[in-house]
Amino acid sequence: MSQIFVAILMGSDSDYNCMSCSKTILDKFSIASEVVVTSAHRTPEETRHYVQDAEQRGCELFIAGAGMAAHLAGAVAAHSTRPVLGVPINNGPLQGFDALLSTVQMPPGIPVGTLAIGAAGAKNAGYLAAQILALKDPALAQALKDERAEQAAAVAAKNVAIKER
Ligand code: RP5
Repeated sequence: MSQIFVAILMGSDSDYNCMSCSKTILDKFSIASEVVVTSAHRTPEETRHYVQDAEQRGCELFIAGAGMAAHLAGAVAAHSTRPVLGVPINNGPLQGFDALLSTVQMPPGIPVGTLAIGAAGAKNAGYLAAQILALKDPALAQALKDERAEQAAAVAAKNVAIKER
């Protein structure tokens, strides 16, 4: 059986700084991933081929980030019934609002789970991917719970520290 993985797609290498945040989270939980530059508009056939091939090789879900008229996540969703998480990227004159609307406004029946604009969204795409995979992986589910406890402890420590300023 092929190893499961998450595909992280981006429309351009100029999206990498943002989308690498998804990979950082997946790496943290030891989730295998592939990083791919492919464009809904510039390389539509390659995008379709990658999605279909990735499914055959064990891709469980897709994270797709793009800027401007960001149709990459939707194009991936058009070719797959695996979950697709979309990250709108601030890579144009409208500060990502264009990408947000392009990613989120999918027609009924072809969903894209759309995250926040930019790095925060890319990080949460990684976390949400982990949470989806954890449905079938108790060790991963426990690792996510442990990380939540660490976050809570960090907030508590900041609450103590701020009183000492
Ligand atoms: C989108 O256009 C890409 O996702 C990127 O955010 C934006 C600009 O691409 P480049 O001109 O930097 O390649 O398709």
